Amino acid sequence: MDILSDLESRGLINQTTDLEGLKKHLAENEVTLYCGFDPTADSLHIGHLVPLMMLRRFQKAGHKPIALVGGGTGMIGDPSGRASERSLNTTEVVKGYADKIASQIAKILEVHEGENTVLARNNHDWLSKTTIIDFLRDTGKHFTVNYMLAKESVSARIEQGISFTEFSYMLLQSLDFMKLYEEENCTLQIGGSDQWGNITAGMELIRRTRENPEENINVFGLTVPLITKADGTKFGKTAGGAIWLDPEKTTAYEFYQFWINTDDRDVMKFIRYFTFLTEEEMIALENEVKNHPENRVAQKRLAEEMTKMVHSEAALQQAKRITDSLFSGDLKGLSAEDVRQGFKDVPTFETAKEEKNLVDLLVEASISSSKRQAREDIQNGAIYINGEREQDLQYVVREEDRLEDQFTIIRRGKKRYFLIHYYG
Ligand code: 629
Repeated sequence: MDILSDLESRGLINQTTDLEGLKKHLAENEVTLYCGFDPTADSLHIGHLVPLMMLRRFQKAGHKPIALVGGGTGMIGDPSGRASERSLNTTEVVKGYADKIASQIAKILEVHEGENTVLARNNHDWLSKTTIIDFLRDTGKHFTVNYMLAKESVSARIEQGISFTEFSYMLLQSLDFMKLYEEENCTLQIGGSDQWGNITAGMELIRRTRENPEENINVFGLTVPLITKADGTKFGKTAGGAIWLDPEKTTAYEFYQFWINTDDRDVMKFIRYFTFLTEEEMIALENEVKNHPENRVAQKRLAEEMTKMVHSEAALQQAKRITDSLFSGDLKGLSAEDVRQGFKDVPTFETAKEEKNLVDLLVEASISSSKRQAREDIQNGAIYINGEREQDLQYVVREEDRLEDQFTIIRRGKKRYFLIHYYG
């Protein structure tokens, strides 16, 4: 199957300029394409994965992807898809974000044998060297303010107000496309649906600046769809905020759980968007969802593929181990690192490494509201230490109850967890 048909069948194409022309272009050439990522945070999140993996899909099909980090554009701020003006970050902050994002991109688009390597570019390299006079003469002159005002990213902000800075953003992204066209023969820019205006502005600039009227200008744009969920809530957000690719911000266990929790109505769509599984594999999973939804085979496969790709095989095994322990309630085999990941948002009580009567500990750690309540909880069988029920009122919590000498996990009732963390 050709790349565009594969993308179409996965539902990955929102819009293209000249679909038939693009098909032909891709069939006849090893095409250089690019997608840009602005350093507006210290990590990418799962919303960036579809376009990022899109580059990888083209790479697998024999084309040449460029991943561009917007070290320059990140200093300006894209108004696309945003209801209000961004606040600017300092040069140092943007630089720090850019480095982090570049290494996340490199991890996902690592070098694959027999495939074209992915070029990494940073538009700070050229945008920072363009003078204001050259910019206004060589780029600005090719656009009317009328054309720019008609772009959704600008028109949507007219009532609110938009700074000249953000208004100008599309010209910088256009300049990038032209630069990559001239230097790398890059003829296709991809992005999310919010990027359509910026991408087509770039195509416009390329056309208007060709000096040789005979030159055959084959440039194209393609956008991927916005990801929607069956329940109407926003994709990629949980109560705890965005799902980041950085394990310091979203642990591999949380990341794995995010995918495991996918609704049956969404899971096949996400598998089409986010994995490289073949049509046959996907049909098999689809049948599983239909016939045995309770087994959640598709959710497990999705979570495995994603965790492996973004984190690692080892991180996936750890996430599964934590999941299994929490499910079975057998917590004794957890390492301190497992506990840190699996119980990240659980109330934690810090204490010294000394033996302590369970009743006292329950009160001190605010697990039970009073000694009387603590005794009642223990007698009722509501208290579990590392997954094991403890009904002895005289029980003393000691060294053997510390996982790797660092944590004791206390459960009260069905699923209220608390951590005791020992210092020293
Ligand atoms: C210079 C900068 C370019 C080309 C693109 C860019 C970045 C672009 C942008 N993209 C979003 C971002 O950086 O703002 N102006 O967070 C984001 N993108 C991926 C997808 C997107 C888009 O990185 O295109 O639609 C999210 O899925 O919002 O020369």
